[in-house]
Amino acid sequence: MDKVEHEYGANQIQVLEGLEAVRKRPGMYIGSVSVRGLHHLVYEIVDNSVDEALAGFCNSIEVTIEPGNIICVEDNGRGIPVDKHPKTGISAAETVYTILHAGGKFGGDSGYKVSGGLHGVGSSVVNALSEWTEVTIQRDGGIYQMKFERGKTVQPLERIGDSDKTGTKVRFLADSTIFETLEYEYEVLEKRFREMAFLTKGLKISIEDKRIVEKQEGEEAVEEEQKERKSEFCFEGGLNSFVEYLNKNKEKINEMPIYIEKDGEVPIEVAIQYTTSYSENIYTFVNNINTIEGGTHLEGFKRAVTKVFNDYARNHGVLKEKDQNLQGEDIREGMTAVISVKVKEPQFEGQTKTKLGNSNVTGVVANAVTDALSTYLEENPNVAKSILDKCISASRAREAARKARELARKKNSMEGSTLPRKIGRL
Ligand code: 28G
Repeated sequence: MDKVEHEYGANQIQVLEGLEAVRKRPGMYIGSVSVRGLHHLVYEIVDNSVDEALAGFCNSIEVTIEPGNIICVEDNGRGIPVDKHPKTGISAAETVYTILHAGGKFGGDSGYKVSGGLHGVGSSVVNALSEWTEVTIQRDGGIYQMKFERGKTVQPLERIGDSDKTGTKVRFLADSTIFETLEYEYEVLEKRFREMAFLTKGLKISIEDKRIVEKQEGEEAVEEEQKERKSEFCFEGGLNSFVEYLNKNKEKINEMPIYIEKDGEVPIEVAIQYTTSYSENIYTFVNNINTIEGGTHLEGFKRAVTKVFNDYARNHGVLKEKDQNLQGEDIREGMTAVISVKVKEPQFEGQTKTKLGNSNVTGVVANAVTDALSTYLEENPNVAKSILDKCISASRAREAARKARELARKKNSMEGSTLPRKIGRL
């Protein structure tokens, strides 16, 4: 499709345009053409499988880096619909891969714009930026396949066999004329898929590296060596497994993470585990995207945690009337937490567009965390006491540090600062 078409649906407006736009300005769609952008291609495809999992129809995703940096992703979902559009005669599957959906709602049946990529534009973008793409679908008793080159259909969807299974398999080779490098970094992909598996409990995601490493030996002898690596992630514990993983080498205060889950307009899931360490470790996600700059969900969480612990401390005589409230930072010392929310139309702000802006989320998270955490503390007084002991020693340490700093400043000002004079002499 070369010209821009405007299709107005009943309740959503989508601007559909050709894939040439993507090839002209790839950075607009995947952020960059560096190795980061290259990895985005994989995330975009895997996100479609994750969507199918969130819709409840897929529990396994297999990712393979094949020799020559070909990526293969296979899921056991329903398979992309293969039916032909009555007017155009083009299959639904081909439409998904050849038409850029630059706007409107996305995210399969889950209704959320679930995207590891910052831009969430999916399969057609990957197709546009690949030298070739091959899609194989098992569905309706058949095996169907279609092929593309740089976004152009070279083999429309055809039935190539029978099958009683369902699922989608996508193989693609990123376009070397667009990307600076085609060398995927196994560790980067592995980390992302581990994270995605934590965020979607019960979903199995595997990654395998089948690339052939060429080993130079002397002048003529070139030995080919296969360095196989494979990881498989599946966590029945979801976010609980995530915080346990983050704390694996630390001494725990609460062995069982505090787990909070609430469905509703803004579904939220939180896991908290305290350790004896002095650092604060909070990871936040919106629609499976790591919001490294935080935002309204994090604000709601912090607000609730500060209030709940202070209220508990007052009600149980840990803080006396004359005592000052505990500060948020003291309460978060030694805390490891993961917060995951699903937001229908997320607004991302900040330098790297990884800060959630939707203001209604603050209250939703604060309410859910307040209810669940106060109940937890009442039911687990020993854990409550251990955490509060730690908060109070953090508070004392902070107070002592402040006093020491003040004293040092006072001493300095009485002796007179030597710095300006020295600088003056230079
Ligand atoms: C292996 C690599 C990437 C996918 C599906 C399944 C469906 C689907 C995908 O539908 C069109 C738009 C919204 C319904 C949906 C199948 C409903 C019924 C699907 C993938 C139609 C797309 N049956 N699995 N797309 N939707 N896996 N994996 O891409 O309204 S994409």
